[in-house]
Amino acid sequence: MIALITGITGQDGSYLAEFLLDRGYEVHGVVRRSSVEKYDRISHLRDRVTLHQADLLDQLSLIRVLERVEPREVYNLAAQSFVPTSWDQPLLTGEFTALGVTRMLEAIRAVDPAIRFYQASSSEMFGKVRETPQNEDTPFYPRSPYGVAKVYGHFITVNYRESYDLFATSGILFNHESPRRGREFVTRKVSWEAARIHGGLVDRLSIGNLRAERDWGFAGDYVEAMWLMLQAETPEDYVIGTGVTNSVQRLIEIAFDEIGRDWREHVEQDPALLRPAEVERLCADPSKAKRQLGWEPRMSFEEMIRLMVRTDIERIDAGAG
Ligand code: NAP
Ligand code: G4F
Repeated sequence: MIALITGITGQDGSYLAEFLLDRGYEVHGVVRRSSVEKYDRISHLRDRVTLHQADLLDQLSLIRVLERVEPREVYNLAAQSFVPTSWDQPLLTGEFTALGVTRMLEAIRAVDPAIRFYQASSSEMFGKVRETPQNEDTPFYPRSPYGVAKVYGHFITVNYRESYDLFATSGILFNHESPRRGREFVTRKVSWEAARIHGGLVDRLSIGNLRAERDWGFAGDYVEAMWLMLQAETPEDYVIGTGVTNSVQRLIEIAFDEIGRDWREHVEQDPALLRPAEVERLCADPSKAKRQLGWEPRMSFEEMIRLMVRTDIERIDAGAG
């Protein structure tokens, strides 16, 4: 079995590569050219995966990588994935996160229409939610250029499935985190800063909207759902989440409890971190994935946040930060 992962250097790409290698796959990854290599998340896998330079902005590079690798499965995880950046760089976000999906689907049509395709869609598409909890039939109302781009990526995947009979699936994943999460996202920002406060390196944590609520799960659990979607008999779309919602304040309470401190003495709200339009509350209804794929999340929110804080403390003790 041969799989190609775009975004292999990202959080999900690294967990998915591990997951597929454990199942005996030959794993290939797309990396974009950079003046310095930033392969930290996959450094432990470097001799087990094959990396290819290509870019979601460059149609021919995608066609060539598919011709070279001849994959049976393509997981399209690459994107400009940070919501605030999408207001600063809305056009680039659209190019990567929206049109990049069409480029990959066109490459599949040109090279091998039998390839099974996974698109990394997002609960950000629900935005200003129309109902709670959100399922596969809940209408979208995105609240950021990123969310709008993901809606395009979702519907172009559905459209190519219906127009060209491709095995193209869209996983509507709710927030998922891990010790490998980028430090700009709120869970990792909190775990990292709590670890630095624990180590006496800093004393304050600036935060935005404390009341925002998310359905947060563990990335290692969610990559299994991606794989299951491509093993199904028919290509369908699935909501993947836990069904449990927590607030940013609750996240902070857990992280500071792990370091034995009172969060109120360290956390300050910074209005500059509020978003032009906010997604206030997301909550998944993952019952279709449970029923049809047999998928269940394993790690709880609290377990995950405590693990993230402990991992960051170890990193700081080892000299990071
Ligand atoms: P991430 O850590 O930000 O990783 C994004 C990856 O995309 C990186 O490997 C990045 O490469 C790559 N990339 C960006 N632009 C590219 C381009 N033009 N060409 C090739 N590669 C490019 O994101 P993640 O958390 O793993 O998320 C994976 C996917 O799931 C993303 O599409 C994200 O939008 C979506 N998603 C994530 C969540 C979540 O909670 N994590 C939830 C729903 C959906 P570099 O290393 O070179 O930057
Ligand atoms: O961690 P976040 O930046 O994640 P967000 O915006 O929900 O997006 C993530 O999940 C999406 C799935 O729904 C993915 F598609 C997307 O790629 C990404 O992985 O922010 C979570 C919440 C927001 O409401 C934000 O306003 O936390 C709030 N928040 C409060 N203070 C903060 C901060 N977020 C960040 N990043 N930094 C803060 O200081």
